[in-house]
Amino acid sequence: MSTKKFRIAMQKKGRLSVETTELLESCGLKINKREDRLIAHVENMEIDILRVRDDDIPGLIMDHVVDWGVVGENVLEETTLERQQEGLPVGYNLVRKLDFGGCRLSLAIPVEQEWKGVQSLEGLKIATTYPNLTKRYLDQQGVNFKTVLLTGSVEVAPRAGLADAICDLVSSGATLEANGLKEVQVVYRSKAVLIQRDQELYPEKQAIADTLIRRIDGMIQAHG
Ligand code: PRT
Ligand code: ZN
Repeated sequence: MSTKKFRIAMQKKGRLSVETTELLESCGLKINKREDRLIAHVENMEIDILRVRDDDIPGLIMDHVVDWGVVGENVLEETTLERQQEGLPVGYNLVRKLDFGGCRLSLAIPVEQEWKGVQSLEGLKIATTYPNLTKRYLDQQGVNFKTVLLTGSVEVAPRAGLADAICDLVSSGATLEANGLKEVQVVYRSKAVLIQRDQELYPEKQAIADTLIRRIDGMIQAHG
């Protein structure tokens, strides 16, 4: 029976977790939130919530481990490109674009440097957590560069002498400014999205999905 439970993957802790919880709760889910549990049970519906790192969510959907997931388009697209190279399945269905988690993946360079366009990055080192999105953009621009892969502290890389430029997520721009960097080119714009695995759902699960989508659409309409 447990495999028939509708499973939703969400970020355990981070920038998407509060608003994702709010979204699910305003759909009527009573989530039993006991700290540090991977799986949180929903008390009033046949749903389990998997609380994981955001980076794991696209793979859980594409490997058909969960039915729904809430994740940033940046992570979804980066994972898609990575899995395509590895020959892994990349299927998913977009259920709805959500109204939170907005940010942009941007190229940034030290403030004191004059920006002469993306061509000026030719042959340079660029630090990023998003090597595939960065490469796709710069390939389109015909720019060759060297990737410096960092999963954190990307913004300190130029000052530390690890890279000439960075390609990182920006929302207010305060982090760039605090690190003596300036945003010079947007590479990818992102928001949170609700995605579904790309197989037909059991009828029981489809009924749950339909109910939740109706409630989400009701909220989207109510908030304009
Ligand atoms: O632990 P886990 O892997 O789950 O979390 P995480 O640390 O990888 O992700 P988290 O919680 O930081 O971000 C989750 C998602 O939120 C991202 O994938 C984006 O889709 C979205 N998001 C929205 C952001 C930002 N805004 C954002 N500003 N993600 C990260 N940032 C970081 C950015 O990397 C930089 O360090 O915030 C800093 C810049 O912010 P500003 O406001 O100073 O420009
Ligand atoms: Zn992450």
